[in-house]
Amino acid sequence: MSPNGSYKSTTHEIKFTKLFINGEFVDSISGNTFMTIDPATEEVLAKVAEGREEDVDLAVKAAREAFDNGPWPRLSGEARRKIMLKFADLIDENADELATLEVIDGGKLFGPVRYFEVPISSETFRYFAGAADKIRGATLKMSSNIQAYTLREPIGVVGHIIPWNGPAYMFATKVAPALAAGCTMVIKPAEQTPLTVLFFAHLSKLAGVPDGVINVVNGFGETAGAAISSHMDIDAVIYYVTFTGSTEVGRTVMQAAATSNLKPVSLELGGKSPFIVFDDADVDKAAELALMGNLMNKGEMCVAGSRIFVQEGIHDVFVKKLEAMVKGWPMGDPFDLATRHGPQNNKQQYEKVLSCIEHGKKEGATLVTGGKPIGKKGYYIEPTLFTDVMDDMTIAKEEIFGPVISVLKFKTVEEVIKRANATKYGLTSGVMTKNIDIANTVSRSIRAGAVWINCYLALDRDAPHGGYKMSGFGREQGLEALEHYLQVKTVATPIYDSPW
Ligand code: TXE
Repeated sequence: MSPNGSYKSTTHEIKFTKLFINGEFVDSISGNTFMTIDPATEEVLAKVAEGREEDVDLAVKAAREAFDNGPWPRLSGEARRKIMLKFADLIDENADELATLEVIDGGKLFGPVRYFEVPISSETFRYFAGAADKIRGATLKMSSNIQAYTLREPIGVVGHIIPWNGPAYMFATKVAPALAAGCTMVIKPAEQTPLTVLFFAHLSKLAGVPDGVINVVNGFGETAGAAISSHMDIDAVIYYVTFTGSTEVGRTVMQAAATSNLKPVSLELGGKSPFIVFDDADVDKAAELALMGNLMNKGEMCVAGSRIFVQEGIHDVFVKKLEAMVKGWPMGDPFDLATRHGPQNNKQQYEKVLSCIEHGKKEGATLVTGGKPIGKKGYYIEPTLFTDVMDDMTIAKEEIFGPVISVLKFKTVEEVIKRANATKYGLTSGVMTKNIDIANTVSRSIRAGAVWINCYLALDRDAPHGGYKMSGFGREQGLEALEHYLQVKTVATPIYDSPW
């Protein structure tokens, strides 16, 4: 591969299509399969084993046994760290293959995945590997003659329900802290993108993760996903999804968790993040960040800055610059490193985005560019820019999760804070200004899990990520993520024989 050219894998051989339970790739009990499709060509890539309740049961049994009697939770932190570091190295060694799977199964682009998302995945393993041998409790100052300390113990068997917009990144984000804490797990990849997660399962075995610690059950939400959230033997379900409809799925998962065994839940339910550009901002930089914050990964990002508020003095210049950038956003072969635009992940998503665009047009926003499907094959949609967007329009309220940019005009700081907060979501936000007072005021006033000042998409493995309001709760990344996989036990004993 030339660094500026195009990568072509010699084959697109798909090696793993079964369930991964107790360290083995196995068929589903029913023998059922489902098809996974390349969204760029709409061709069937592979038939994948379809797990249901009985398969989830088997996977949970394996994870339970590995937790209750297996070595993983009992290993020293140092031993877990070494295995996780080996896992990270294997991810790097297999980066081409992992990236290829992300492209063909998820409609992602080879360049950003191979040189950004896969390296982030291995670094996430290294970050949490570094934490595995530093999980400490505290010595307590008791009020009586008792000495006490806390132990931080792994929470147990964890269920991970993973979405389709970044399977490699999501796998690392969820699995690495769970492994560091000493948990065992059952993972359900999204039905649209099972292949990368299965390849990771294979790598976990090569790295020396003991059998039963990582189990993967491919399948659908209503069957395999529901079986995980309602299972009586899973101690915590980590559920990761976003959007309007998924607020409902989030509720379903939480209800299932509550009515089964009261397992804790962590939910990431999407966003409609404001990106606020003040008159004094660097307009070129602002336009570039608005572009990246909406068109990267074809807009399939929970953190998309999908409501761009631009102050009236800079509005027209900003729109002109953004329009030129959107028109120049390169499309092409997903394996070409210059390509920036790919197909939507799946047909349902493609139709949803097109329907949102229709709403934008009907409700009176100005369509500056884009708005149409591209070609006859594959789920491609033109990068789209709307201006004159009003707060009550569908495109300003609903998570579109596609390559659609909405620009809204504002006059004052007070006004934009109020409007930026007038959403059920609260995941991320951005503010572009050279005025420190404005930056401070806005960052304290925005009700969101992150405020990015004069930058955007500043995600990092050391930066906790998660939502306010209906964007969910719980944090991924950062040492905060580790806390979800640990629980605290107080151990107390008298210092000497006293009549306390
Ligand atoms: O989500 P679903 P969909 C948003 C985005 C998109 C919308 C719909 O706005 O347009 O969600 O996508 C599993 N019990 N995001 O329909 O159905 C399902 O199998 C347990 C943003 O794909 O919520 C899959 O693994 N699990 C998001 C996962 O939930 C269930 C990424 C997500 O599927 C289930 C993806 C159930 N009853 C979509 N029903 C992000 N955070 O970036 C479904 N699932």
